[in-house]
Amino acid sequence: MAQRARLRTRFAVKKKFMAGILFLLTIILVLRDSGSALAAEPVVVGFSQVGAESDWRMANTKSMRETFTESNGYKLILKDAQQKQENQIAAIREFIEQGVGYIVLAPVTEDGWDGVLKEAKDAGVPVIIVDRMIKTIDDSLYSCWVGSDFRREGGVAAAWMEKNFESDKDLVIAHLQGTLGSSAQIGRSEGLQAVIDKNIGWKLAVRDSGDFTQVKGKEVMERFLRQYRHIDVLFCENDNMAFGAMKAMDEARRSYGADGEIKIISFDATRRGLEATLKGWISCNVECNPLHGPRVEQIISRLRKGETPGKLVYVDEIAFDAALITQKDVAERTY
Ligand code: GZL
Repeated sequence: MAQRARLRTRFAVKKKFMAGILFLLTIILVLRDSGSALAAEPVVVGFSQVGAESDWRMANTKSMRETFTESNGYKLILKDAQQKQENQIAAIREFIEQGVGYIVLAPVTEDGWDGVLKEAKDAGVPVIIVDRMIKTIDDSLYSCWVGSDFRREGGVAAAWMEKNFESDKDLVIAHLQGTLGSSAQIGRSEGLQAVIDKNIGWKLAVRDSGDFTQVKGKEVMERFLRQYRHIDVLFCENDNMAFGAMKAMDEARRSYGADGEIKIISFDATRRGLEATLKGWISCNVECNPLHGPRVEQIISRLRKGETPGKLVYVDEIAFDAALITQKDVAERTY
């Protein structure tokens, strides 16, 4: 009997001990989880995006959304400015009010940012510029810039023209520009102007902006086609305007592409743009890389560690010639 009683006591002690251990473990787990939840407050990033005007822009937005996710420890507040600077300025002010950790700005045009970026600086909110550039004499207004070398892009397209057209032969050029005053338009247009100035037979017949959109690209091209019975080259500063221009040429029964009247040069090299290049409709397509999310995230994580990343980060880009492009080039295009 006594032995059985001893056994019962020992069992009861063991049970209590185990219950105690279990309780302790539960407390530790709860504290650890709540601790990690407290410690991992998401980093809030306010992103003022130009708009949704093109395939390129949608890919750029997608890259930012896929990078700045909750699971990566971020909260992204994205504001679409519908290509209006005043909307971007208002968004930046809102971000400051909200106390975001970082502001990312994709500036619609280069001028007019000093005032609002000074407000961000005074509020101690670091600003990262992506894609196009701003014009300022005070580069302390932003921590870093990630984007393309648009003058280089313009130069690559111009070099393709010089390789494929005779310098002294008459060449009638129509120029469909992007959003006037944007770095992409300024750099790409400079590339074309340089080779027009250099090649005696090359004439700029007509120039106007299609604002990087397909709808306006079509409208402007319809006007070009009414004004000029013959055009040799359409220098088009992005794929979406080229898609609009091709619709206008189809409706006006004006041929284009490898065997057509009008050779099209385009920029962005989106998947749809490369499909048109593979078909020979676009003769040369200069890539413009929209996948800035990972690069911006790298900059923010370095800034958070107190490091000073390089001020300017240029993305690598190539160009596609209709005579050389492959199905593989198109298949590999993720946007
Ligand atoms: C280029 C970017 C331009 C694209 C257009 O970096 O700013 O804006 O070329 C887009 O497609 O609308």
